[in-house]
Amino acid sequence: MRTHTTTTRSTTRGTTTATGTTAAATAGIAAVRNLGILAHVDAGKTTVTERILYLTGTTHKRGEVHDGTTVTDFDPQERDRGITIFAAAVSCAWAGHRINLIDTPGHVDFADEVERSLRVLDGAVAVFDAVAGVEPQSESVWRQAERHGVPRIAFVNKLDRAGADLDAAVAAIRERLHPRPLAVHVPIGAEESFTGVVDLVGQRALTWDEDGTLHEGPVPASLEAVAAERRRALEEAVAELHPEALEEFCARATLGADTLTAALRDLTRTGEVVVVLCGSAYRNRGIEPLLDAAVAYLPSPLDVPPTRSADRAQQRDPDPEQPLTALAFKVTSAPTGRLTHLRLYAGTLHKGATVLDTATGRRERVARILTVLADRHTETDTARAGDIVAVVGPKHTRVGATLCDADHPIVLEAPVSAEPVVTVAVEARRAADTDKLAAALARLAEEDPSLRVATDPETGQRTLSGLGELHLEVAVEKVRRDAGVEAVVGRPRVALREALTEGVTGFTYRHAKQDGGAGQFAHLVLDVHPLPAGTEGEFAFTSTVTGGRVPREYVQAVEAGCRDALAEGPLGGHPVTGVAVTLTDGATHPKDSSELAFRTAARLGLREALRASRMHLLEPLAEVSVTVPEDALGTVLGDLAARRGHVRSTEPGHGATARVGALVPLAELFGYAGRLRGRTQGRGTFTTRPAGYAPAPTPAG
Ligand SMILES: Nc1nc2c(ncn2[C@@H]2O[C@H](COP(=O)(O)OP(=O)(O)OP(=O)(O)O)[C@@H](O)[C@H]2O)c(=O)[nH]1
Ligand SMILES: [Mg+2]
Repeated sequence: MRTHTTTTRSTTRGTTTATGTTAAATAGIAAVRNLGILAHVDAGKTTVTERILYLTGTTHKRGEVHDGTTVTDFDPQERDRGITIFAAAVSCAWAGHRINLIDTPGHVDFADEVERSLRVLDGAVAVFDAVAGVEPQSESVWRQAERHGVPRIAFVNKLDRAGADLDAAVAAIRERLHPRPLAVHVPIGAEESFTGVVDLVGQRALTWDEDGTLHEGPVPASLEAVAAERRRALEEAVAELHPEALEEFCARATLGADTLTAALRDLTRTGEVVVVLCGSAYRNRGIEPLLDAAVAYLPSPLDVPPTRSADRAQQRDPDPEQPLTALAFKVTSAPTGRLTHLRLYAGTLHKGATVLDTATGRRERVARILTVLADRHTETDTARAGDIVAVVGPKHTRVGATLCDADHPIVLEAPVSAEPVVTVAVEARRAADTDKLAAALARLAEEDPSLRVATDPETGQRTLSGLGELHLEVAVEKVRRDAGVEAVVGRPRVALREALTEGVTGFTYRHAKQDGGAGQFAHLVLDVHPLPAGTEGEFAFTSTVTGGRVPREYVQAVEAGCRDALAEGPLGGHPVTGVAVTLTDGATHPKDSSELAFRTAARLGLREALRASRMHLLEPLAEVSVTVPEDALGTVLGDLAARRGHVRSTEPGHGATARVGALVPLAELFGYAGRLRGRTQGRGTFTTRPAGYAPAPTPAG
């Protein structure tokens, strides 16, 4: 298969063997790495990605985030704002391996992009800021990766910064993320004079000169003792966990580099350890060893468990000969047309092929297959199991759909999308643009399932909901830039939920309709109660009906009808959460009962049962982490209290700063950025992440 045509510069630096298209093209699936770069906002993900593209010869100059010249932050808004908004996929070649890299956004409002990316990745590089250590969003994305079972290595970046501290970062990883981080580097020099690393596995020094050229040499005398001690500790930690390494360790009282590498690979893939490397992406230091480590330790598509269908009934191996199985994890509109980004799990996709979209049931033609380099593409004729590519052709395929061989249909589990928590009303500035705005918003929501477009039933206004103020602001701006429609945006409101305070037992509902032809009959008895606190999920359904008084297919229809009812609660039409429904009894009619009748009965019955119950409103909470100069701490704490915030921790930060952790209702955080800037003369920063729901204060009256 042809990959992106990368010409390897003859000066390819690094510790590896030659890189290049041919090697990557002929290498099999074992030589593919599908990797994500994950971290808190500003840790340096895009800069790391940029340096990787430069070193692999994919680009010929180093772009900078602050100049708006990076490959992966190619959207105009990303360039203006200096942050990543959309996960961008890039392909490159390193040491005979093909690396498909996804640079993800760190801002919490775009967490859904990270989620969709993690669904299709086999491994990840978690980037940390050597001064800030483990920041809140790093913790969130780490847990996300854990949930997906994606093995990780860590890169502690920004070692050139004043206050950079690798050991402290490793300690923070151990404390907050993983019990066994294993640093394989010792920094050479510190802060301004950070020039390289001692590679503990290879027992050598890697240093970079000012223009970023790598030199390999012996461990400097001043670090020999430290390096020997840390290498020893590394060997012991590995031997303790890895039987083969232990055997060698017992026999020879030491571990060879090859054994160490092989053991670290196994332990990374099982998630038992996290290999920690360090460097300074901005100063071009530490990227070659990071690439080597990604190739050596992180899994190929062959090393991850086979893909299973959502219902667990089918399994596909990463084999080009098996029936085509691919997941659409991203849909974007590009000048070249609508692009559907696919991860192939099995089979081979040929240009011109017709495939089945099992979500829509439609057949879609794949007109072109593209290897993606952020906003540029290279055409290819085939893609195989393990690959990440984009295709042109499918017209109706949505994010999360499975594309497969029509003779061997399969449905893969779709990525789960976060529920929007913030809503604004949007209206076209010019009435004539109303339809254009609606179409543009609909297209956007198709690309980003965490955006929802709806019509407010009371006001008839069009609303846009998303994960935060920035998320919505970016969406509206995108509509303006891409579709040329100016929108007027209302004040943000939080998305409320409804929950039971006290339910009802033995609620009877009879649905009987007789209007000529076949009638509808269903009789139900329901117990409706709040789910116990701490229960996962929003809805639990059980049936205790005995003696076949309600046939099984009707019981399923009742469950579906209950879900319908929970979409709109009695207090204000908000989704209802935390409900346990038990179907305790029921009756059927020999002629007039049907699944439809039972579903309708459950929908109407549960709706009435909720009206008869005591309900309360829930509002979204955010976990806020504020870093402020110490002298502004008092005002900031007072302000958080006025916003109904609960301060949970106050700890000293770096320099004369303090870090405050608080739980604050999201509704109180609108405009907080400006307020914090004002109160701290622009020196305060804050991050938030969703922290579930809590009872909302009852409005007066
Ligand atoms: N001193 C120093 N600054 C760095 C380093 N790496 C990145 N930066 C700077 O840190 C800032 C953020 O870098 P990005 O690469 O955009 O960070 P990111 O993680 O992609 O950020 P988001 O995508 O917005 O989450 C930029 O101004 C970079 O120039 C480094 O090694 N040292
Ligand atoms: Mg970025």
